[in-house]
Amino acid sequence: SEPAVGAVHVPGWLPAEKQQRIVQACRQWAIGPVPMRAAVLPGGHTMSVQTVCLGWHWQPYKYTRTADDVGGGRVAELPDWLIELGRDALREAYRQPDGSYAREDFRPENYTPDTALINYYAEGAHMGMHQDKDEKSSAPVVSISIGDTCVFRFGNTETRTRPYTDLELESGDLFVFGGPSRFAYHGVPRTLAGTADPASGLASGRINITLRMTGLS
Ligand code: MD5
Ligand code: FE
Repeated sequence: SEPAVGAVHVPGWLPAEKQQRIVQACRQWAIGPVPMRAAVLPGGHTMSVQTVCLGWHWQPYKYTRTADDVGGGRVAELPDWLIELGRDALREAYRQPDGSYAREDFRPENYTPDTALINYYAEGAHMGMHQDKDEKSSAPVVSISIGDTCVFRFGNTETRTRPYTDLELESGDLFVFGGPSRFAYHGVPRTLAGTADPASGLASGRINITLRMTGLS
């Protein structure tokens, strides 16, 4: 479904076997070279979500080559299979019946994500309303959910408050945010503990992977 222009939700996009392979990869990424951590915001608050990054290291609110807030190492490379997964996602979300795309930055061949943020929501974790604007590119963000179902709050580009729409994201769901929705406010008010299908390979909690183009070099 397309809850806003450029925002496409594809429930059940990833089959269980692919979810399992991604969960296995996440278990490795979480331990290094830069370990998964809860980022500390400039005001001193520690996020409840834990994050590990590939390609570029994200910290509030910038991308760096080295993880100077977590030991100073260099994050793991973004593997080619994740870049291909991102292109598959754009094809699924944006390819029109005649094979065309509404925008140049919706075309899979123009999409080369250079960072992935892997978020882990343990039971009780949440993410407040925010915009993703640390990237110097307006290319779409590809979001993949695995494990517990969450409530995803999809807002507007002007304010972090209403109007917004709450929808549930389940394990295997794809969501692509491009065009006018790329800079909308959004958040995850809660996850629904105990809803993870063991067939995803994740017994508890929620993983969200976002693929992005930073526009940096
Ligand atoms: C998550 N992660 O479920 C979400 C999925 C983050 C974050 O928000 O910043 O790590 S990304 C959802 C997203 C990205 C770009 C635009 C919009 C949503 N949007 O317009 O709603 O852990
Ligand atoms: Fe975000």
